[in-house]
Amino acid sequence: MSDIIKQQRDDALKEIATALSIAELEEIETRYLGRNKGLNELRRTVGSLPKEERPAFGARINDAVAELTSAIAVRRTALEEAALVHKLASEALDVTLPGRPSRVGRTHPLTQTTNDIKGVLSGMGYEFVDGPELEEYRYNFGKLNYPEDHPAMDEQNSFFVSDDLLLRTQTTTLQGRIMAQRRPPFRIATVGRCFRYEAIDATHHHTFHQVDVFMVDEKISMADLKGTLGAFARAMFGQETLVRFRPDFFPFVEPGVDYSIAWRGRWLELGGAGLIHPNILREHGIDTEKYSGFAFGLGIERVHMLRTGVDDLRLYLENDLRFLKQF
Ligand code: FA5
Repeated sequence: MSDIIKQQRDDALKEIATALSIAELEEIETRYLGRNKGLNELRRTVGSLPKEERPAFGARINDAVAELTSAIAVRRTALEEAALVHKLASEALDVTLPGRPSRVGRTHPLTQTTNDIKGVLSGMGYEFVDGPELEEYRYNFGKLNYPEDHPAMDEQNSFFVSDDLLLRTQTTTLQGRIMAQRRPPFRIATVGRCFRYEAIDATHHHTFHQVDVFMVDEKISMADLKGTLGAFARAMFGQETLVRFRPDFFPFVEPGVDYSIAWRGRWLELGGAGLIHPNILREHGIDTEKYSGFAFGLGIERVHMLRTGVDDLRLYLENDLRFLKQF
């Protein structure tokens, strides 16, 4: 009978010694030492033995159980240590490897251009003020002297959110907001996103950026406008840059012009400008006998395109790093 005990003990010790994982070890433990299993199953046969053999049989089983229990504990510790060593090795830091360079961000080309523009105009005494992109109809059109039937006010050309609100089509909208709050003299500039319901092509987008500049003071004339635009253009494009005016119409200026710069041997149109229409000054209670003002606006994409030769303005909104990394 006792050979059965020895047989089980020997088998179990062999399996314990070669168990490769904690899970395997636990399975062996259940098989040999579990309730009503293995040695415990044998223990239940004690009743079938002659009385005088029972104590010795029970004692041998107890010894085998104790031996296996301690063998399992030893093997468990060994497996746990091996797992830890493996984990540490796999997480080890090789301090001799060369470091991975972290990717450094940069400002978007339009932000770079905006910063240049802000630097130049701030240096000329202009205060930068932000206006809302979601603008009231009256500031986008009415307060800018648009006649009732002007095509820009049509839903076909602008993104209306409600009857009273639309995505601003130009940064010139800030004029009304400033004049409602301040008395001249003032010099204000603003930059930001504008939106028009356009067919998109290489020079037109539904979303683009403008800068608008305006000032109101005593005795402001077209000469001040041209002098300011000339200084601005030379600071942005170089000392040789010339500015040319040609008559143009915008409801909010009188007279109105478009202006071009001579640059690298060509005349390039930059934006619109003029003297602020007296109707606008009057609307805000500004004495037009005493005060006059000028305003000009231009597209920021256009400035960057002229300076760098980029020929498709859609690239500015696509966020393709291959494009952005060049600037
Ligand atoms: C205006 O928006 C006037 N507010 C400019 C102005 C300001 C005139 C102050 C007089 C006094 P215009 O629609 O031409 O004008 O736009 C000005 C510039 O914005 C254009 O020269 C162009 O560079 C840019 N622009 C206009 N529409 C788009 C568009 N869909 N996509 C990209 N750029 C545009």
